[in-house]
Amino acid sequence: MLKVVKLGGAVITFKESYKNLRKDVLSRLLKEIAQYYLETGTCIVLVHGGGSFGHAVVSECLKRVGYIDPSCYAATADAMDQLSGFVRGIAIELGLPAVSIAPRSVCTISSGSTVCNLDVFRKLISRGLVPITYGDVVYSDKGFEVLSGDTLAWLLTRELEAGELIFVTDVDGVYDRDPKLDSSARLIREALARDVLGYLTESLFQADVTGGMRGKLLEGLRLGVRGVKVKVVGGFIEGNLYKALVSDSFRGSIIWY
Ligand code: IP8
Repeated sequence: MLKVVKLGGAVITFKESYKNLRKDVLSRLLKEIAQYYLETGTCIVLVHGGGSFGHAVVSECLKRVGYIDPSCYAATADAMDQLSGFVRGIAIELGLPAVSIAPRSVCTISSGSTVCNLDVFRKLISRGLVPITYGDVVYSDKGFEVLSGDTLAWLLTRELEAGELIFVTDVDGVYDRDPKLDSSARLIREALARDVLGYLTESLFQADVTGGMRGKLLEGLRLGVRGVKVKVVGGFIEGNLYKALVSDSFRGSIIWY
């Protein structure tokens, strides 16, 4: 069974400080993935977010120019390649046969729908590689747009028929209210996707240019993902991702699609 793992940008970078990698956290998470991969040989696709690389660059040009112009596209693509280079470099050092695939080479957006040719993923996975991909800037019928790593993770899950999708986030799972703003927020341990979306209001978790927890979960329903176990896992707890990879006993939430 294939597993798709999405490492949130807020987990692997310091979001408030320009192009600043959380190297210790990233290395630990990759170590947990490598341990699981080397023990079980399970096929894995790794997706990561933009954090203070992609998001910082795009937000700056959106403020300055109002849209993604060619230099903004180039700067954002470069920032994401830098970040993915760090992820790939560490992954390879840890024994993962990792290879980066740039979404801008295989995906476009047309009338708001993302269309990707994922053949290269299928081929590389079938030969034992671990593809690393990420949120990116892509060609669109409106010019250029940001394709979020979350959307890509859902598409990969649906198209490659993954059994599990794991979101590694800076919160310890899905809460009924924003735990950063409300200390009485309750962690939802296990639920059906359509039930859990009732708890979350639109205004919650709108942290960056591609939306937060509600958008993340809604996207799976919007894209018609079915029969998948989705785990939302706290990324700052040592060993938690490994636990989520091998079992259902981890700090976080299980959401059924
Ligand atoms: O952090 C966005 O990816 P995300 C990537 O997964 C860019 O939403 C280029 C901003």
